[in-house]
Amino acid sequence: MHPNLTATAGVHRRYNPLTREWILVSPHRMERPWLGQVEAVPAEARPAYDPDCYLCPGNVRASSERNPDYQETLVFDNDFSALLPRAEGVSQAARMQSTLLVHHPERGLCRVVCFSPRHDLSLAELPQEQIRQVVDVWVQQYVELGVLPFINYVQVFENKGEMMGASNPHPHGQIWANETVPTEVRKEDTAQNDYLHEAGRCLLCEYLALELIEGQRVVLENEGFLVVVPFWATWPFETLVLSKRHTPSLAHLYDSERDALADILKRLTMRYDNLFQVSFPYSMGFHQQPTDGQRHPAWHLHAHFYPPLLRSAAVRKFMVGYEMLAQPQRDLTAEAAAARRRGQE
Ligand code: H2U
Ligand code: ZN
Repeated sequence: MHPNLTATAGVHRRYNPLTREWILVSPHRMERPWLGQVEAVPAEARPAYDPDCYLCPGNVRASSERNPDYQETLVFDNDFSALLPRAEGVSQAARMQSTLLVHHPERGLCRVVCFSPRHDLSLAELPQEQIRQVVDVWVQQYVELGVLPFINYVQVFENKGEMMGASNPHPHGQIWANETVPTEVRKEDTAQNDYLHEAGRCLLCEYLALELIEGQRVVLENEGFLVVVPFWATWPFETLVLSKRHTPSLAHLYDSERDALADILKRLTMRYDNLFQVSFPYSMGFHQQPTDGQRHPAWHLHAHFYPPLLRSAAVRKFMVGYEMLAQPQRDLTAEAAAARRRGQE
């Protein structure tokens, strides 16, 4: 165990057992003079309904389709889907030309999920019952898409805020479902499978138990979920939402656990907003077992929140030169970030 990994610890590397990658931590750089500066950014006032928003009820989308007058949530096929259910054929011959130039057709579906008809509210501002509706939609979509014969993985995610490339402030997320297990998920799949075979236990169950004992990276907790700044976090205020029970997917959650997830998501996103007094941008998403019809006993449901902000609403962390070319690096330790997050209500 690491009893003293505080802001004063020396330069060190940390291992991410889920991806099997390393990150560099340089806590001494936190002593630089600009530390602690927080500029509040005035919240832009948004109307509850925006006639120009393609996600608001009753409005027309790029496809010329009109959104229904929905009251809770809305799911539709993305009008600019990156994946299509019918793949254009790539001939076997073209594929075999060289082992250096390999391509495969890929099939899939992309959907957009509106979390609420209200244009002006974020996940953090929605009532918990409404977030619970969103959880139910995610479950439904995971099941509905997962049973399709050409879908073997369902990625549920949200890009929030302009900084993360969200096209519209209306609360919404996306679902991309495809034939092959994507790169990041594949890494976690391999790591979890190997850990189960080698240690005889679930990687994330073990990690959860360690975090509950150590406590210093815990941000939030309820009866169903634990939120930590993971030991191996790369983004300054990154968090990992862990199901307390070993369960492979959203579809396996009990009713009470769906409520617990809605509660933890509300509290977590509220705390993000309070950290720098801004509607906090992030990309978040769930990682769950592939939908290939196989058993995946090693898979443990979790969500990652990757927020870009570093010191204030306006100062973001860039993953640039060294990160792009060598490995991720951070100054603030995961423990210091968790302590700051715990201080927020
Ligand atoms: P993002 O804000 O995370 O980009 O998600 C919005 C999605 O909505 C985006 O993928 C789609 C875009 O393709 N979209 C439609 O499906 N219909 C539209 O009328 C505009 C945007
Ligand atoms: Zn809207």
